[in-house]
Amino acid sequence: MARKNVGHGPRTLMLATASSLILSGLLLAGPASAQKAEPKAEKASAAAAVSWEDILNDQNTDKDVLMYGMGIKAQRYSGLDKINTKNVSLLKPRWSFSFGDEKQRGQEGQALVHDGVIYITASYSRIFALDAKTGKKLWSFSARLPDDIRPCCDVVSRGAAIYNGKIYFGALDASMYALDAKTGKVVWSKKFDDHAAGYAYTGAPNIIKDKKTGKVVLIHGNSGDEFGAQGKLYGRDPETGEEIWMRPLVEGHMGRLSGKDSTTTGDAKAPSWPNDKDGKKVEAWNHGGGAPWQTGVYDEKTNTFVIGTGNPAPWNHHYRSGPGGDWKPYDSLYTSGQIYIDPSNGEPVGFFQHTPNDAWDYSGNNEIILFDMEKDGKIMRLGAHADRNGFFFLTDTDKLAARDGQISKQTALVAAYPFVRDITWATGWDLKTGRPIEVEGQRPPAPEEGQAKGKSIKVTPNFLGGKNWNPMSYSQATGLFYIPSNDWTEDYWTENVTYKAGSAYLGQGFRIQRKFDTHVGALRALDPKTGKIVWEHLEPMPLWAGTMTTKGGLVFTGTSDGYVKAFDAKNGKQLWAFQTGSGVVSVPSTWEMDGKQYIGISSGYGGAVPLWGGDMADQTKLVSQGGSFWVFELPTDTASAQ
Ligand SMILES: [Ca+2]
Ligand SMILES: [Ca+2]
Repeated sequence: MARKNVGHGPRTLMLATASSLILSGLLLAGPASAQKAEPKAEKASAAAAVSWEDILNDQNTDKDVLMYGMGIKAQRYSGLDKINTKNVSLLKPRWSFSFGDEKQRGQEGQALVHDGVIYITASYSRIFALDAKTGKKLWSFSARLPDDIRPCCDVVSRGAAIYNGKIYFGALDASMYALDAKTGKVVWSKKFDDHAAGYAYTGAPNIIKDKKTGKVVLIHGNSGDEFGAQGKLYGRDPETGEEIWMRPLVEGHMGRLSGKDSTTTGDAKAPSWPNDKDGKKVEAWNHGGGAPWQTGVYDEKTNTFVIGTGNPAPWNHHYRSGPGGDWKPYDSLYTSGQIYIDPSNGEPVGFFQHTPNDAWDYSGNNEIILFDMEKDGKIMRLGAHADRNGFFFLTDTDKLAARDGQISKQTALVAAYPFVRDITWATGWDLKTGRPIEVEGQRPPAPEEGQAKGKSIKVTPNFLGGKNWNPMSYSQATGLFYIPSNDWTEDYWTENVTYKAGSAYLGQGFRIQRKFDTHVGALRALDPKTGKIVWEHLEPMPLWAGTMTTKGGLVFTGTSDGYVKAFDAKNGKQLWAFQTGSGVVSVPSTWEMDGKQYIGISSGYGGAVPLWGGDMADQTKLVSQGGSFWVFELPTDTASAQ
């Protein structure tokens, strides 16, 4: 499939400002939608309820997909090989389902599959249960959204969780829902924060079983760092929705356990945040950011929950630095890193920061994949994370999970490899200290006295990142990671900002720009033993879909110009592409049914790029909106010939 020519004409500048952010938030909200659970059209199969053991074993069962991440380690690797490098070129649609309504925009969900039913979330906090054979709708549910929701980066939903006859998913107004898996009726719902102040939820929640108490816990976070949200992680009883614990992710903020104050997160004095002239913490600390808006992963061996934390708020790091802009002693803990949590009580036990005192909105939210790797003759248990800051991190899971009284564990760093071209903010990482080697002049300078804006600098990667939320995958067959990355840059400058609830709290302006004429997106296969990029496949538009890899030797992903594609996992050769009619910014999954393997993926363009992407937003104006779920199969005669 030939790539489209990349345009070189003059581009309109798109300056994102605080006011345009708020405007887009209001426009995105649209009319309030009616909350409804449509009656199921036909009798669903007598589905056995999903147990914790089923979830724990998800990686090894081909007939279902019970977790975001397709397995307990979130590797997005399937042991299915009926569709493989030899026959994938014959793949064709079996059916397609339209999410319908006037609501379109970004479809970023990953499907769950259980007992012949597909559960897929869609834009504007909707979820659909579909017959996996025919695509016929069994039920749908649309959360009632107030008209003043403030999602920073489109009205997306990335997925759901399934457990014990219920489906769990979060809504854009900072609510969590439990629905009856058979009927879509609401079992419980919890509103956990103030949407008008910028709190929202877009991720897929986790279900884990705490080994200590033997209780199953529903874990979810929030989003809203761009509005100065306080990042918080919640543990709930999945049967009732009652909160078990709440853990704030800003150092010195107070947590909750069983409805009462528990402990502060780290040091109560919060030394990683400066004090003001009056001796109190700086204003930024009260808001802080650090929102865990993606999905975490559970390390069963150590009974520890791991999740990425968002950027500190505001973006402008001068508000989080000492006198004269002295940022070095102030890391803005526990933002822009990965935090390890004891699921019994929500206590933090370990933290590795990807970007100390983050001045670029790199955030640390991207997924963490757990895997084993032989290093110096021994098997290490590692977490892999490709950050928006352009580095691929390997961290020592056992060190980070150790209950040793230390939370900050920068020395758990095993390796940090660049996975995009020409990173400008750091030259690499000091493996002894576990800290970045920063480049002087890459932190946007404060405005001069009497000026509203600081001097503009150029930074790579830009804040949308070397890789954003869209998850990478790890192949147990090749030992490689498949990273949906982007090469792009930005002009970046500081602005003065004051906190106002519900208003953007950035203190920074930007213009995202193309870096290379050849491409923006780059699907890259990275060898975790060496950091070497084994192959790359370039795309003209930003990559905003996740990847999945299979025992059949394939990597699947989608492109912003509408294709679902399959590549040879060994060499990156494109083996199949199908045009879905809108941009693909979702996450593929695969399962077996009646002896055949299926691939499922949503189509529907949106996400952060068309809202924030500057030159790239202009480029993507050509892409039609949409909202559909596609299922692909091999022709029957081909499948039976396997
Ligand atoms: Ca499974
Ligand atoms: Ca952010």
